[in-house]
Amino acid sequence: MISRKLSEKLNEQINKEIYSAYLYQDISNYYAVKGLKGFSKWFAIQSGEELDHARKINGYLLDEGITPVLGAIAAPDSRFEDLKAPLVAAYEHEKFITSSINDIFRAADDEGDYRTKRFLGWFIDEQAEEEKNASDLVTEYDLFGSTSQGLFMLDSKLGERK
Ligand code: OFO
Repeated sequence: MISRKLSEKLNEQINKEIYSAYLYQDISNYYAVKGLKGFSKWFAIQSGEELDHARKINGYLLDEGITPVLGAIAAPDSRFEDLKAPLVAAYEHEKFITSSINDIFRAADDEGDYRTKRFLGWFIDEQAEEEKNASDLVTEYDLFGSTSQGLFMLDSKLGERK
């Protein structure tokens, strides 16, 4: 049985994952309005993945006999000053999510809750991938984003995401 402390942390993580979905949908909207369809698609897909993460944790709690408690989702603050700003915001957000997952893992470790640690292993791997993707986007934007041709190529590439 998961402790109260851990189940509260997992509930909070559901909220953070749904907020991630919100944030990325907001970024997707920002790029859509700017006419960058590839960037917009990439973040829309990412938004969907974040909802899957939330559902995964929700399902874990249910499997453990705990009723998830869903809290209010904050509105993202979407006033981005330029095309690069959302990419930096996404990278910073992924680092925040990684630290949050690590915090839950640490608590599970302290309690000797091996099942929750095992469950969180998937998220730890996923965060490594997502941080890398987010950081690569910033790097690629710095390399290619300053010319319209480079931006066009980057947008085309991001639009290939399935
Ligand atoms: Fe849920 O992985 Fe990103 O935030």
